Parts: sequence; structure tokens; C-alpha cells
Amino acid sequence: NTISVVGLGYIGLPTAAMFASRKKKVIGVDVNQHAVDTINRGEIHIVEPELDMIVHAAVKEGYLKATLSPEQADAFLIAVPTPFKNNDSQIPEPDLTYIHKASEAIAPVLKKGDLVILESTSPVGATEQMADWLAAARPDLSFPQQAGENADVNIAHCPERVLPGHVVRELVENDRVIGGMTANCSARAVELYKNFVQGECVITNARTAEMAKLTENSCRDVQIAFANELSIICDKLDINVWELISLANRHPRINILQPGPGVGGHCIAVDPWFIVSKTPEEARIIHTARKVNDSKPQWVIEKVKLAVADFLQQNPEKTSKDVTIACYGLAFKADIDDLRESPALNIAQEVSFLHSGVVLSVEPNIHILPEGVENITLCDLQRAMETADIHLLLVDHRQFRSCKIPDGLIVDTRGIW
Ligand code: SAJ
Repeated sequence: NTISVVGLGYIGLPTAAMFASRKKKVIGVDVNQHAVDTINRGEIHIVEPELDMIVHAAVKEGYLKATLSPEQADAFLIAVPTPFKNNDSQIPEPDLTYIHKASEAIAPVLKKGDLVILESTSPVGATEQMADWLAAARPDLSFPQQAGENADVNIAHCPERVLPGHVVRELVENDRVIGGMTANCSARAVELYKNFVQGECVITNARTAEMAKLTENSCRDVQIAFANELSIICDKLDINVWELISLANRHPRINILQPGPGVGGHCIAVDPWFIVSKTPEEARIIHTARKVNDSKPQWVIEKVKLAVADFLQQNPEKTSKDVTIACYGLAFKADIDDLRESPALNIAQEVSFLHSGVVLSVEPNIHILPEGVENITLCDLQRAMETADIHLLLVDHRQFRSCKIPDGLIVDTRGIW
């Protein structure tokens, strides 16, 4: 049987490659011509360890091909983005346009007996919504929301839960949550994933599967918010928050996470809003956690302003134009090169914008800044350490953990210096 994966990004492409590596015929579909061409040459357009070799072999052996428009298959996996709507609402709302477009794209080639799986992280109800879109486009076929177990097409939600940088291993080893719209939908989805998943495939319904994924990332966001709030409280009370946390974590039932400059990436800072926008009255802790984490960068910027004021008080012959600030780390977390939704990058840009003196940024994982990233002057670690008056540590990259602590005023958002 043939499997079609719609959306060949960070999740879709590795998933397509895993099926193909198990000698399944896979048709990858993407709207991006560049992605399609790159994959058909046996190359990849994203950064993920080990993936290039798997895609190369799958394309060469003829198990994987990419196209712009869907073709007939027996199973369709939808792995498209679910961003926010572009409105000014206080509570960002999920935008299901890509799921809608993917449903309309596959509808013409759907046939009786097919399985459609939604993998994109989605608000509760999105799988039922997708089923309604498919039903509207194909009135000649029956779907589980009308026909239950007698439906012509089976539908399930199986959220991805892999950690960027470890996708190839985690796709195989992680347990999968399988939320079918009916028992038969779940059973068919399990059978499909068992082609390469060695973890357990645990069955539930579609709504619970949607909520499970959002819950995992919201739980982490709330825990990080607790650590970030503690860091602000401790700063006021003149207590070292990292010492405090390591002491509290000696309790057998306490495990506090680490404070930082804010929460970044395209998952933890996004998914909790999918819960808050659905249930704004009820989701109080989840909403507050988002606000606590989102306000942390501003707090860090205020700390930098105070450091500049301290420096000028100690060096009355200087003005703020004479003060050099070095920012250490731009990525959204340690030891990666991903700048998307990075609080470190935002802070470094804002400091460069506000400060009248020189602002240098050190990012050992990036040699050339991606297009569109402005207000950043890259500098090597050694030179930044030697020339800056104020050192702002934003990411706990291994290079910063192992170097000597610089002289001068330090604002350390990660507690490693
Ligand atoms: N962070 C802290 N303090 C901590 C831990 C993290 O400030 O103690 C910050 C990081 O610096 C980063 C952000 O949180 O800015 C998120 O990093 P992360 O490592 O917690 O998570 P992601 O975004 O790389 O991946 C998460 C994972 N989810 C969970 O761990 C529950 C991953 O398994 C998911 O597949 C992924 O989201 C996703 O795609 O949803």
C-alpha cells in the first residue's frame, strides 16, 4: 500500500522517510517547489541529524518521491503548520487554514477504504473539523462523524511529540498517542505506525489525543513559568535562585525546572494558547504562565539597563556611548542553531536598538545570520570577553559553560556564570 504525507517540513519529511526506509511506497506532498525539487534529488531542505542519509537512500531506491499535488494513496498523513491567526486579539487563536487547504487538496483523490491521519498539533475539535471539510468536499463518500464504523474513510489524530535534533530516534522510540474517531480508525492507525514505531501505540479518542499533546507542552510551560517567577522573586529578595532551586530539588518529590530569559521555540510558547483560546475562563494557570514567560525578556532588558547605570556610576568619566555590551547566545535553547521564536535573539536585538554604545553578539552555532535578522553584530567569544564592559549571558551553550568567566559586570539569565 501507498502512504501519502502532506507537508514535508520538520515532522512530515522525517515521517515520510521512516515509512520509506521500511520499504513502503511514500508520496510526499508539499506546496513548496524548492522542497519538492530538493527531496527528489535525494537531498533535504531542513536541518536534522541523520535525516539526509535516510532521505537519500529512500529516493534512490524509489520508495520516496515528492510532488506538488496529491495522488491516490491508501493512507494520508497531514503534517502541516498550525500557526496563530494574524489578529490583535489578547489571546492568540489557532489558524487552521493549512489543515483546511490540505483537506481540500486530498479530497479529490480520496477513495473508499482510505485512512486520513492528522499529525499537526491542533486545538481540540480540529480532527472533527477536518472530517467535516473532507465530507463537504466529497459528498459521495461517508465519514465517521455520520457513518461511525461503517464509514468509507477512517480518520484519526496522532500528534507528533519528537524533540528537534533527535527526531529520527524519537520517531522510532517514543510512545504514540492514537486518537481514532472510531475504534476501527484507531486500530488502522496503530497498524500503520507499527511499520516503524517501536514505542507503544496507546489508543484514545481524537479529542483526547489533541488535548494530550497540548497538555504536555502546557505542563512544561507552566513549570518553566514557576522557575521564571522564582527568579524574579529571588532577585528582589537577594537570594541566588539557582542555589535555591538546587536545594529545593533535594526534596524527593520536588523537581523545579531552570529559569531563563523566556520560553522560545515553536511549540512550548504556542501550544498553551490553543487551550487558552478554547477555554479562556477556565485556563487561568496556563494563561498566566504564558504571560509570565512572555514578560521575562522585558525583565532581562531592565536588568541590562540597571547594569549600564551601575557601570556609569563606577566610571563617571564615561557616557553610555562608551559602554560595550556582549550578548552570549541567540538560539532558543542550548546547543542548537534554531533562532525561531528565540527570546535570546529578541533581547539581543532590543538591547542593540536601545543602547547607544556597541552591542556584540556571540553565537557559536551560527556563522552567517539568516536573512531578515537585523540589529545583530556577530563577534567571536574571545573578542567579546575581552572587549565588553557588560556581559549578558542568554543561552547556556556548552562553549559558555566551559569558558572562563569574563571580567566586568555580568547579567546571567541561565545561572552558569
Ligand atoms: N526552557 C527553560 N527552562 C527549562 C527548560 C526549557 O527556560 O528548564 C526553555 C528553553 O530554553 C526553550 C524553551 O523552554 O526556550 C523550550 O525548550 P524545550 O527543550 O522545553 O522544548 P522544545 O520546544 O525544544 O520541544 C518541546 C518538547 N516537549 C516537551 O518536552 C513536553 C518536545 O517533546 C515536543 O515534541 C516539541 O516541544 C513539540 O514539537 O511540540
